[in-house]
Amino acid sequence: MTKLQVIIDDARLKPILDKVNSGERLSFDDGVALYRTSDLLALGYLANQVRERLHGNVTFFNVNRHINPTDVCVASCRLCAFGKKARDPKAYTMSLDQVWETAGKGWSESATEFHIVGGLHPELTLDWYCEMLRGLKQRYPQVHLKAFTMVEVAYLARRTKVSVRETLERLRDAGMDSMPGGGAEIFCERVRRIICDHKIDGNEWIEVARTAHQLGIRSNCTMLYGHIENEGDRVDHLMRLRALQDETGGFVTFIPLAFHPANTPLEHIPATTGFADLKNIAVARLMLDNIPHIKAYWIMMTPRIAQIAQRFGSDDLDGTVVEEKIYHDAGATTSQSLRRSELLRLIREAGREPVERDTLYRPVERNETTFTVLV
Ligand code: V47
Repeated sequence: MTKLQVIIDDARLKPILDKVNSGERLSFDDGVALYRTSDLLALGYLANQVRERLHGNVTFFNVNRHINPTDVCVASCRLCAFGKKARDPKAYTMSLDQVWETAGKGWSESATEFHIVGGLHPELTLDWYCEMLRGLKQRYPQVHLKAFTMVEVAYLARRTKVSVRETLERLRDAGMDSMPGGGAEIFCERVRRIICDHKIDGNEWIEVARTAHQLGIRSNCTMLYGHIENEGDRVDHLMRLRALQDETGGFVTFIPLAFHPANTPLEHIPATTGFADLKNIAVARLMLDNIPHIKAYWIMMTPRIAQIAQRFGSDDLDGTVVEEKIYHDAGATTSQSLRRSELLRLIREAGREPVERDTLYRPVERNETTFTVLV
C-alpha cells in the first residue's frame, strides 16, 4: 500500500509526528507546542492516527437521560450559571417521587444510562441520595446509574462527617454504578481561585477519583477550557489526569468542556471558537495516551463541530441526552436532545460506523421495545 505523505506546515510538529508514529509518550513541552500551533489539519491528522489505531472506524454514542435533582448550591462558582441559593425563588429541589418520575420519562425511550448530578445542597443527606439510588434501581434495574461528581461526593462526606471512602461505598452499595467527570474544571490553583474558589482543589478532586477507582468505581474526567487558563495550565491538567490513569486505570472517557460565559459572572469572556474546540479534542487524544475514549459533547460544542471532531481525535458523540440544564442555563443554544436517527446521520455522514454503547462502552443491541448489553 502506498503511504500518503503528510504535509506539515508547522516544523515544530515534526518531532511530535515521529513520536506519535512510534507510540512514544508526549511531554509537557509537546503539549504546549500542540496547543500553540495553528496547523489544525496537521494536528487533526496526528490525533486521527491515534484514534483510528484505538477504535478503527467506529464512533460510539449512547441513549441517556440527564437528571439534576436540585440546582440549590452552597458554592458560588463564577463559572456556573446553574447553581442557585436556597432562597432564590427560581431554585428547585425535586422530591424523591419527582426524581423517580423524571427518570421514567427517559426510560420509556429506553435510556441505558441516567446521568445524575446537582448542586451542593445544604440539607439533602447521604441517606436521601442512597434512597434515591435504591428507588431508581428498583424501578429501572437495567439502567446504569452514572451519578455524582467528585465535588458532590467530597461535600457529602464532609457534611455527613464520614470519610470519602465510606461515602463512596454507601453510594455504590445503594446502586451508583459509575461517576461522571464533572467538577474537575482546571486543576491549576491560580485559575481555580478565580473561577471556582468554593470547590475542592485539584489535589482533592484527584484524591476522590483515586479512592473511587480503588473501590472499583469507574469514572469519567473533564477539563473546562476557554476562560482564563493558558496552554500550560491545560497541559498540566491533562498530565495530572494521565498520571492518575497510569496508577488506577479507572478513567473511561475524557470530555473537554468549552466554557459558556452567558449568565455567569464571567460573561465578559468571549465564547470559544470551533478552532479551539477541535484543537482541545485533538490535543487531548494525543496527550491522554492511556484513556481509551475522547468524547465530543455535542450539547457543548454543537452537533456540527462534534461531527467534525470525529475526524480530529474523538470516538464518541455522547448521547441523545434528554433535558440538559447546566449548559442551557449558561446560554447554550443547542437543542436539549437529539433523536437517535439524527445522531446516526451525523456519524454516518462523517464516514464513521455508529455503535450504540452502554456507559462502559459495551455494545448495545436494540429491538422495538428493549435493549441488551452485549458482554
Ligand atoms: O462540572 C458548569 C461544567 C460540568 C459551565 O462524565 C460549565 O459523561 C461550561 O461534567 N460553561 C458538567 N461548562 C458537565 C459534565 C459532563 C457533561 C457530559 C458528559 C459528562 C460525563 C460530564 O460542566 C460541570 C462544569 O465543569 N460547567 N458551568 C459553564 N457556564
